[in-house]
This record gives sequence, structure tokens and C-alpha cells, in this order.
Amino acid sequence: MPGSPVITAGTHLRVAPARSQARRSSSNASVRPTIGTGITTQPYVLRTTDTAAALWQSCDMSVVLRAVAASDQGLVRSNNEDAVFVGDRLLVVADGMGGLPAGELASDILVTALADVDVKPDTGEPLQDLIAALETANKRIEEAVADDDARDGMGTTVTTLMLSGDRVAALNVGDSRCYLSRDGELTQITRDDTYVQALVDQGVLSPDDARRHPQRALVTQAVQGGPFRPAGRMVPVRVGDRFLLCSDGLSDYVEDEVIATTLRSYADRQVCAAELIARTLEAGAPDNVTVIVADVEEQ
Ligand SMILES: [Mn+2]
Repeated sequence: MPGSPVITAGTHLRVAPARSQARRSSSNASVRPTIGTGITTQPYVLRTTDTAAALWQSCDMSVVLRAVAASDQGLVRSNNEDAVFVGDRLLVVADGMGGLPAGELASDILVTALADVDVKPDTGEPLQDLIAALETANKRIEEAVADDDARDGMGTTVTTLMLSGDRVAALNVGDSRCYLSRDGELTQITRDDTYVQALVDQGVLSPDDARRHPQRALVTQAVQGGPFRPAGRMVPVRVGDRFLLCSDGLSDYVEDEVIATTLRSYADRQVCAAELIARTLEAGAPDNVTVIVADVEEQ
């Protein structure tokens, strides 16, 4: 789908290009026009729930999440292994790994399993509900690997946020992140499952050095059919809070300070999401990049 960014209204967004058109290496990177034209020749997908009919709400809730997702294949990769879901109260970004086409399958399985939680009533125990869905996804990935040797090693990261009353549950496995922008301050509310984060925690490495470490991409766990321990937390929300979920295709190449400024500078979520993608492309976009920009608003 060359041309302008595509806006869809479906519930499940598959960000990958048509699989029959999978290309090798960066052969087509040069056809992307200069940033700022607003036109991309590679798949670029935006999804919005900004229509009045799609206000996100659930019974007894005083606040809602309104969100936009955007994803781009980047300038180097031949396919997009990220997957994204934006539901009534659930947001998910997954970054598949395992090569073509296994990585796409893994992130797709995960997002599909988590999406089931979105249509169920709020139990008030969102972390448990999300973990149960992750276990289902993990089992399905294990089965998919058993079905085909070519899928050996496939897996996916996940970062997910779910509104429950006036709190959100944030949960992650791997290095996809969730940030909160509140009162102009940016806070990373997930903790990467990476080798360099472990070194930072041990005081061996400074966060700044971690960014430049040659092994910064090494994740210490993922959802890939084996055991994993998701890290979850509950965050009370306020009207005006803005959340960002992203794959490492953004956070590895765009400084937190730039992310913070971008989140502050563009009130319009769709513009903000597109600007985050634009900053990534300016940084060379070696990886697939996916973002969800979500605002806490009055119902
Ligand atoms: Mn990635």
C-alpha cells in the first residue's frame, strides 16, 4: 500500500507488508522520500480511535484511554515483525524475533491472545488477567514451534497497558517499553529485560553507557514457549496523563529527551505518533518501529 499513511478502524492491526512482497535487505530503502513530505512508500499504518463512536469506556469508569498506534518497517528491515493492538481499554506492542516469517507469527499470536482480554469484563485484577493471556500465548507459540523446525527460536517481546477503574496495569517481557508523560516529566514505567539493564541494576554500567553498549539488544527473556517472568505494576492515572508504548525500534535510536519533548509538543495523538516515527526515520530506523500514544481523558 504505497502512498499516504493508512488509517484503519479495525481492531487488530497487522503492520507487516503483504508477505508475498517480502524483500531482502535494504534494497528498497532508497525509494523512501525525504522525511517531512508526509508520504512514505513503505507500509506505514496509523490507527485511531478518535471518533466519537469509538470512545473507550467501560462501566463505572470515570476516565478513558484514547489512543493512536503507528508502525513503520524502518529503513533497513525487509519485513515488519512488530505487532500492535489498540482495544477498548487494552494496548499492546509486541516485537517478534526469529527471522522471516517466524517473528511475525510470534508477535501475531501474542497480540491475538492478549486481545481476548479486552472484550472481557474488568475483573479488577488486570495483572492476573494479562498474565493468564500471556501464558496462553506462550503455549500457542510453543505449539507453533513444535509444528515447524524453521520456527525454532521464534518469540516475541510484549509491553501492554490495561485500564482498570482509575488505574492501569503495565506489564512487559523483553525490551519493548511503556513510558508515562505526566506534568511534563517522562518516566519509563517498564524495566527492560536486557543484559545491559541487568548491568545497570548491578551498578556496573551507567544508563548512558547502556545505550551505546554493543550488546544492548540482548534480551534476557521473551515469550517464546519457555518459562518467563513478566514484570507488572499498577499505576494510578490522572486526566492529562499520556502513555507511550513502543518497540525498541524507537527507544534504541531516539533519545528519551527527544521522546519527552515530542510527547509534550503535539497534543494531537495522531500527529504525535507520526512525529515519533519521523524522529526514528531521521535516526536511520535500523529496526521496525511501533508506537502507541494514549491519553487519559474524562469519560
Ligand atoms: Mn525491535
